[in-house]
Amino acid sequence: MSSILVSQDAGVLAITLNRPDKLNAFNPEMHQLLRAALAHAADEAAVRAVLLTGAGRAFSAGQDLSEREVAPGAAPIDLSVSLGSHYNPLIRRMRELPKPIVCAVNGVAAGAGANIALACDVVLAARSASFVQAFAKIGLIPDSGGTWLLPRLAGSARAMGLALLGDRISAEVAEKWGLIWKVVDDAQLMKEAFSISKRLSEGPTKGYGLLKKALNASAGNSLDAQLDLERDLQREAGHSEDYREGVAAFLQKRAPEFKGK
Ligand code: T3D
Repeated sequence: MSSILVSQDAGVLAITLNRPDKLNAFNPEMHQLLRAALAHAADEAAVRAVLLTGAGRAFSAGQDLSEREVAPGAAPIDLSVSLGSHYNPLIRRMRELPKPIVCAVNGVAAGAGANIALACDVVLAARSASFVQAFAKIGLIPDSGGTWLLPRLAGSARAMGLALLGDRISAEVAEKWGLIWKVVDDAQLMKEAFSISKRLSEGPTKGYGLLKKALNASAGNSLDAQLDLERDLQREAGHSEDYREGVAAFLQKRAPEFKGK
């Protein structure tokens, strides 16, 4: 059984984390297949949005801890190797993908699983889903961008509480704290996530890529630098075919037909 399922429907590439008996915990094979699926999403012009979800009752429990047991007296595992070769490139790839990524958090999202979900562009969660910064419970720090994302999304007080206490929070609290876009009834989750993904896949893909770049850069930029970046990216957006089509459609009072170019 493959640990990642990939399917394409119209312009949406759906990726399902598929180790349900392990709560979709990450192992090297899963990293490698996810990397390949995201590379396909980046390279294939027909893919204009990605939808990420999990199989079974979890989104993902983060790193597969059954691969991390160390015998007494044995040398510790160097976790920087795992972060450097798997988790960090994954988060960079997701944030730099010039196409929107929608996440449908179908169940518990823990450890790196939580932060991978939060690194997506539009995050929907089933009402029964939950989020756990499980790291401190095993002596680790939040990774996969958690120490960067959490204070920016939820503020430093909540970020610190989430990281230190490692308590499970409900999807509703995650929504209230600004960690995610919205909570959806369980039965509606995939329908709604697909509908948003499809809508995005019919949008101005080039412009979406540029707006991701601008918003992702903003956290490290001064207003001055950000204004310069907006000027440069808007020049690029203004040269796109979709901008031309968007203006024409507006003036002709019709729906635009974006080609993603
Ligand atoms: O190592 C590196 O490469 C560095 C990078 C690290 C990134 C990380 O993600 S570190 C954090 C790793 N994840 C965790 O610490 C989460 C551990 N899991 C949990 O806290 C809980 O299982 C959950 C909150 C996710 C769900 O709780 P619950 O009560 O719904 O389920 P459960 O009974 O705890 O788990 C069900 C089964 O899944 C159970 O196995 P069993 O008893 O049925 O055979 C459990 O051991 C297994 N499981 C859950 N999480 C993991 C896991 N197996 C391996 N790895 C896991 N992460």
